[in-house]
Amino acid sequence: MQRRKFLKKSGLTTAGLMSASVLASCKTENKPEKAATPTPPAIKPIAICTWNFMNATAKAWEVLNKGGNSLDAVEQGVMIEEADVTNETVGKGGRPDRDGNVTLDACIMDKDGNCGSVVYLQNIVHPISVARKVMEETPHIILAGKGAEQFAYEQGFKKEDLFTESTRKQYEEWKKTSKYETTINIENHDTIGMLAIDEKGDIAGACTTSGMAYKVAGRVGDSPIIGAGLYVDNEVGGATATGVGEEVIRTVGSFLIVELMRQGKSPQEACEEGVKRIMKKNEGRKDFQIGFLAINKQGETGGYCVHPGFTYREYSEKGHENRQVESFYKG
Ligand code: SD4
Repeated sequence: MQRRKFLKKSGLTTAGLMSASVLASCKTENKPEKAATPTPPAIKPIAICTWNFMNATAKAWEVLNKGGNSLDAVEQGVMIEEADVTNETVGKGGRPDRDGNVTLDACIMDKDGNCGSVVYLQNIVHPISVARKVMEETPHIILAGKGAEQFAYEQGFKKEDLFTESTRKQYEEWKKTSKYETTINIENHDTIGMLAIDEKGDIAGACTTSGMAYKVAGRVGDSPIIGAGLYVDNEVGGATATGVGEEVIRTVGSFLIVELMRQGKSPQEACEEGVKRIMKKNEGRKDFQIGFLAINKQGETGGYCVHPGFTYREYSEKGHENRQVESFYKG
């Protein structure tokens, strides 16, 4: 009854309704075509790393350029530095702790938030690959010391003396004074943190180091700590750190930077804020170096440091770029 009344009132009958719907469908057919949703710009692969590691980014780029994924790119990229005995803060040829042990820290993180890490690992040239095995072959995230080493052998890694003639000589020299102090930049800041985006737009990161030279035996820095030395969130971007690890751990630096990017900051702004947070906790102190490096989902990059001298290396379709981080903390 109500319905009939309404139809009458509105002047619509069932037939009228039908013809209205036919009309509507005709209208739809004649409608100009909806503007196609704009296709997002093609994703451009890119690899970046702390310091001036040209060969490492070139390797990562080689993987990306062949259509490889970002996880393989960062692993293979940082392996170049781990094997390079002239880099005395990463892998083979890394400087020892004060007791003469060469101990390595590394971590890796993929697009799905999976991560693996090794701390205080001895006698293995490629801690990054052991970290990846921890991620992929165990239900754990971090393996330490002897357990990590044992696991590496089980996975087929070979035992190797990580000392070189040069680092042994330096250590013998160091023992004469046994002085442990942090010195800006020359404090062996050659830790490699690498971030990459592949052609699918997926981000991965890796970080590897022998840590601070002549550290107290057993010391672990920020580099293998997820969120401190490295963090990746595939929705947002990634960040990595180099420098005095204790300060990076105190602010969970890389996680902080990724979260700042999530809130809308550019990679550059996020790195600047990260350094400022550290300096706020260290008023009056400037006797240490920290360098942060970040990339966002769009492939924009940024870096910032406490003191001048921090560089980062970028490799994309544009080729190699070396950015000296001119903007450093002045506060
Ligand atoms: C650490 N962050 O073990 C590392 C050291 C470093 O370049 O970055 N060296 O604290």
